[in-house]
Amino acid sequence: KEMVIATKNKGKIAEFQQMFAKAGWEVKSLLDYPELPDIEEDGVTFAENAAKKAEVLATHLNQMVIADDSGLVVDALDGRPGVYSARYAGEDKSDTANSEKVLKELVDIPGDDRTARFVCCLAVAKPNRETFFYEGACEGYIAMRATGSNGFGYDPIFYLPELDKTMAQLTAEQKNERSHRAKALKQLLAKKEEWS
Ligand code: ITT
Ligand code: NA
Repeated sequence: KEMVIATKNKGKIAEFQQMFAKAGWEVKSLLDYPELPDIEEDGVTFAENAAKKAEVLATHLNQMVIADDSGLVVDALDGRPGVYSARYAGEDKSDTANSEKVLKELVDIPGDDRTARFVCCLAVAKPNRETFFYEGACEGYIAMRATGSNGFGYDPIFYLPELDKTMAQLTAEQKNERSHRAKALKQLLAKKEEWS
């Protein structure tokens, strides 16, 4: 059994591989289809971008495809970086540069006001059929500095008070128990009759 995820993000691919392995499913990604042109993410919501990525690949492969559009929503920044999370510091800038930009923008914001959440929207698309959406969120705070080296993206600056650790200090297993992506995937699997 195989699940195709319309993503090029190696961090996401690793997490989906870990989470789907439990169900005995193999994961394929856009890295397995290098012939596909880049999909421009011009949506203003996570759902719009997820739908576009899933629908383009589903049409190309003529099969069911899942896409993940996700990001970091910071309350003190009016929800930024949000849908711009992947390119917040500019096109082709590193995860570290994105995190540093957020830390810099929050330099005068005290701990209690640094509330944030990771959001994940999964879209399930099949050729010639309506697309279904499943969402998950993970609440936390933006740390004062980056800590930890696991995970990817903004994980080193995302602090979880209940564990007194950043997301980048968690093992893959711990992240997959509580992450926005894990919660969205749980919703998706619970609604299998809807999309299968
Ligand atoms: P694809 O579009 O190919 O899936 P992408 O990295 O461009 O890859 P998005 O457009 O959904 O994906 O942007 C999501 C960004 O949000 C991602 O690059 C990270 O910076 C951040 N992000 C998403 N999930 C995260 C997580 O679990 N931990 C840390 N940062 C995350
Ligand atoms: Na993207």
